[in-house]
Amino acid sequence: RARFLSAAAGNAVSVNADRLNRTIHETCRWGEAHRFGPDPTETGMCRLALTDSDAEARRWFVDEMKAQGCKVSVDQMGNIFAVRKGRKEGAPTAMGSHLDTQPSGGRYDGILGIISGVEAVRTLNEHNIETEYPVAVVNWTNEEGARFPQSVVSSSVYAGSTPLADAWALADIADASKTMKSELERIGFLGSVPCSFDANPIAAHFELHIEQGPILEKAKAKVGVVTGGQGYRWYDVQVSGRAAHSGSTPFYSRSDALLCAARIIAKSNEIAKEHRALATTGILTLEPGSTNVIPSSVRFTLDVRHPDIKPDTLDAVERDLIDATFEIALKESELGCDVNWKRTSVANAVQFPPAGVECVKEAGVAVVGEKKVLEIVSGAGHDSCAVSYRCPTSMVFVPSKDGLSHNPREYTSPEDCAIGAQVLLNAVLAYDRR
Ligand code: HGY
Ligand code: MN
Ligand code: MN
Ligand code: MN
Repeated sequence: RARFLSAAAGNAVSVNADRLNRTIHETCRWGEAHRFGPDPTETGMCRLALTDSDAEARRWFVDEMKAQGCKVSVDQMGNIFAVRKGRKEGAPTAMGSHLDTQPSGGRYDGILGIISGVEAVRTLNEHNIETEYPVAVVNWTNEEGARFPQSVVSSSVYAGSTPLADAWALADIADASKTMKSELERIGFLGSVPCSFDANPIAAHFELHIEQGPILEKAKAKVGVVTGGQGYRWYDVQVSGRAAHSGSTPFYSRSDALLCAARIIAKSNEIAKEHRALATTGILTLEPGSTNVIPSSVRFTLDVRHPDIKPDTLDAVERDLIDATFEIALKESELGCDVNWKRTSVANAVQFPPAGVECVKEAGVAVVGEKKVLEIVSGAGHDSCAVSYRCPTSMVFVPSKDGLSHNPREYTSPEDCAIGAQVLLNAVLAYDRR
């Protein structure tokens, strides 16, 4: 009882900072890429969802959690639940995040949240702390949406906002013959547990994540208490023109798909600024791709975001974007171009329920003091945003150096990683005793 009470005092037992940081970098050996310096940790990551490197990291995670005495299960979307028993039966308090990375990702986005969950279980075990209810570490499949183009897709299936069949059918953007289902099967992570909150509930969801922006660093804060996440919509835009000779085709008789696309992209930036939104084109491909041929077709993506909880603002941005697009396409030249828009990913802005936020705030203040804690709305989407519709949820942010992420050089100091892991553990224990 004494041990249990000490944990409940709010200053939980201390995580092992060295072990945490060692494990973060050890697990980066699967998918390590983009070396930018002589130090072994000066590389980024490319561990795309359901690739062999993701499979190796998953197998390590399952083995490590079993070795820590957890019961491990895998659901239909390959989400991995590692559950540590509590004194009582019941839905576990979850520490979730993701092992998959961007193609030119870093060593902390997603990975930090998973490894901190592992460290929390290791710490509870070595101090024989018995929590009231079970706790779990959860790896959500394909948070990034880089290979299979829908982000936070598996936590969305779990929360009931994306149909399982649609997620299974998502095809690899580089090879349409590979779907999420076929790749889950290939790497042996097509689980039988239903991917649904109702069938496999969690009591609450806490996620430690790097901020991926400049706010904490600028405010000299050490812990971000995440109160919600902005909404975003992803689009696939197809512009069709006509291939023609670059030397013998006067401007008036061109249907230049790339010039049209470039004008739409530039206009999307202007429209976003008018709405205090963000718009980004991250992928652009064109055909036929020859110096002296006017491009006949261009495909590009748009990622549009806004912090307003009501989706009206994103509706207004979308309306203005589409109106502007058709005007540009018509005016492009006498021949004009054809444009086709498709929404590929939608996540509404979310506000996290107070129960989870209070636990993170209490935990953050206990570790770094009131002055170093800052409430923040996440600019990036996260699995927490998806599951927050189903259970009390919050996130712990730690600073990103220069606000940089989705870049091999993303960096969070070992001290800040340890602070984040400590706050995560404290928040879970604070929730456990509510
Ligand atoms: O797109 C996002 O915000 C997340 O990193 N998947
Ligand atoms: Mn992430
Ligand atoms: Mn990311
Ligand atoms: Mn995310």
